[in-house]
Amino acid sequence: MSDKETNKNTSRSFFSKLKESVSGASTRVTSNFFDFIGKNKIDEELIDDIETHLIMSDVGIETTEIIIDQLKKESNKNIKTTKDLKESIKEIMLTILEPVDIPLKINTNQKPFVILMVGVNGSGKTTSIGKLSGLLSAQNKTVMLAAADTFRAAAVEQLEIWAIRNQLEVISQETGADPGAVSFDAYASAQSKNIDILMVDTAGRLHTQQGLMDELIKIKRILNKQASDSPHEIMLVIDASLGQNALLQAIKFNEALGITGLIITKLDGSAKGGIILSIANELKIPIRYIGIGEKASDMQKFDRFQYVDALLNYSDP
Ligand SMILES: Nc1nc2c(ncn2[C@@H]2O[C@H](COP(=O)(O)OP(=O)(O)OP(=O)(O)O)[C@@H](O)[C@H]2O)c(=O)[nH]1
Ligand SMILES: [Mg+2]
Repeated sequence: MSDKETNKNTSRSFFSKLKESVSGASTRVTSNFFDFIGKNKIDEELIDDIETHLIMSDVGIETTEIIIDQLKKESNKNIKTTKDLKESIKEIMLTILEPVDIPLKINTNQKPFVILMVGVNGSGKTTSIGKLSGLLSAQNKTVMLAAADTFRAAAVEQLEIWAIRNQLEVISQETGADPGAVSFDAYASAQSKNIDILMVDTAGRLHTQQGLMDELIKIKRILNKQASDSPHEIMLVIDASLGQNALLQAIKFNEALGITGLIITKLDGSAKGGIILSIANELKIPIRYIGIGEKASDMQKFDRFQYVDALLNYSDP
């Protein structure tokens, strides 16, 4: 098989997986998103049905209203057939997503480029560090990991498993150590070894736990003292299956820390694929990657075209 064919197959299997995840799991909502449109004439009732479908797929009331208002405006002039209607929905969604479809750019003049991973418990921070460190190493970047989740003993072990797999060094201290001190040591070590990227894992926390949020602010401040532009990326990892709660978390973490990028995980098992539109519309923070499974290869750069196709089950690649 040629490289080209291999690539094609890889992207097709990803697409099916994303499509399964975003639409397949939510059969009640999106898998037939366009099928139901196909059977109806374009009238107010159909627009109401679309509105209900959007809310049920976790697009959120505010964002749904924006989509529906736009659709009504266009239906007065440009929409004659259901094909026009489908195209229109797709275009409106792409317009909402465009400002957040910005990939992570790593400036290797800033050594180490620091990525601080934050988020609630179990959102997929450590796994995302594992996957992303693999992707970045494969691009010939040197990566070091910092185990600033000193809360759980198993957290360091979990990070070490990924580090062994990707042949990376982990900087850690004993359980209960100060996560700020781990971050400080890791930065110094990465700097002395001329490492390109330092990824800092932190313990999960709820935005309502003020003491723990303050701890993150402290880690940020410590990293910022080491270099004025560090941390270069404050990455919030969000579990898509939490639906609208994920939006609330993102708002609160952003208020506390100033989030610069998002990873949306567990889209493979989520019935809430529409949450990405909601987050994009209300927060306008770049979505860097999406998680679509537990394996090392189950992470992809966010691509708004691929995502909207998958959400709407629009076409096969
Ligand atoms: N299906 C699926 N599972 C995922 C994905 N990302 C992470 N997981 C799983 O979610 C669980 C929690 O992931 P972790 O990486 O440990 O999450 P965390 O945010 O580091 O958790 P804490 O450190 O406890 O806050 C693990 O079982 C992961 O394998 C994903 O994209 N899809
Ligand atoms: Mg973790």
